[in-house]
Amino acid sequence: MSGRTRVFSGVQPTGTLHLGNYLGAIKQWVAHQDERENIFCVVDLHALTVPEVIDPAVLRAKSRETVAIYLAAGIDPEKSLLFIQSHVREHSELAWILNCVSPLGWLERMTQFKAKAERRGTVGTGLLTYPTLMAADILLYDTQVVPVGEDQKQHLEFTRDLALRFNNMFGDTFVVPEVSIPKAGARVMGLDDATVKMSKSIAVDRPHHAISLLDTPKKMKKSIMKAQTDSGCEYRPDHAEPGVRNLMGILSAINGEPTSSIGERYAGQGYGYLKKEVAEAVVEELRPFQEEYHRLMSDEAYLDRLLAESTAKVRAIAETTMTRVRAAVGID
Ligand code: AQP
Repeated sequence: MSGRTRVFSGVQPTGTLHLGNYLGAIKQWVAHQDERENIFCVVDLHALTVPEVIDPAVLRAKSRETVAIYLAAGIDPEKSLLFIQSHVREHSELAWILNCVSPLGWLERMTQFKAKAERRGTVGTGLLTYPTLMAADILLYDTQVVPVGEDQKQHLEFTRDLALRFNNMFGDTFVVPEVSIPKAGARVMGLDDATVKMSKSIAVDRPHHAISLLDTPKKMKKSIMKAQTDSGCEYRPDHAEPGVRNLMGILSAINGEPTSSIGERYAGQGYGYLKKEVAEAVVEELRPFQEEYHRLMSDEAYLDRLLAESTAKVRAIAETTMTRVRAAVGID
């Protein structure tokens, strides 16, 4: 290790990434990129946990698209390693070993599993054991800090508990990671329903639920202007409902202004003014990102070269960890 804090994080290529993924995760990866040792992953094995929505060709394309999204958002390949999870086989091997030491009750308690299982009815075992694969992703790289949105906090606590349990059972093997959640943008809610978090899977059949990072400026503005606020016509700081707080949180995560100050500026004004400012801020934030994304997607050879180089480097780290893990459990 270089002496700098090592971070690992990733996003599932289950659709086109949205503003929540960007503000909750990727923007903070970029913000701390210079001072840390960074490993960022496109977690395509996680995408298989909802096989009914998987089209193999689409998954392949979305994985690549997500790599270009990371780069366009500011991930610098000179400072960060980035790769596709399934290209490093050790993730699956470690996930199996961790499955064997994960108490079933711990997994059944996960709120994301319960929520997704409720929404879908029948679910595969992979959805239940998703957190052990996530733990494998993190522990494989001796990760010290994991920057994620708030929804992943419970999975990170699970990872920490599992690392400690494994270390207790088999001797010191894993680094126990810390979670890092941003102050603003940690939980971006749905624009059409601010009681649920903005989600790729919900956005599939609800066009104004999320802002996709690749939406046209016109579509972004339309979704924000239609966003749920509250029953009154003007903003009252003592009576802010979730939809209004969500819009202010988005603005704050983009321009750094505290939500209390945004609230003071809009006190007594109609919601249209706030929405207009949020829409403009989002469009301007994503304009340079989109230009770079389209440029990158037209340079296939560059993406292939970069992925090959990065993957070789992360594979070397993963192999070292697995040698240690196999020895610890007696399968070396
Ligand atoms: N709404 C959100 N607000 C802030 N952060 C968010 N993240 C996701 N949604 C929000 C953060 O993005 C990273 C990657 O998440 P993911 O796509 O791998 O998984 P997810 O949390 O399950 O995201 P979705 O959009 O809800 O995906 P689907 O619908 O496919 O399950 C994580 O750091 C997460 O915290």
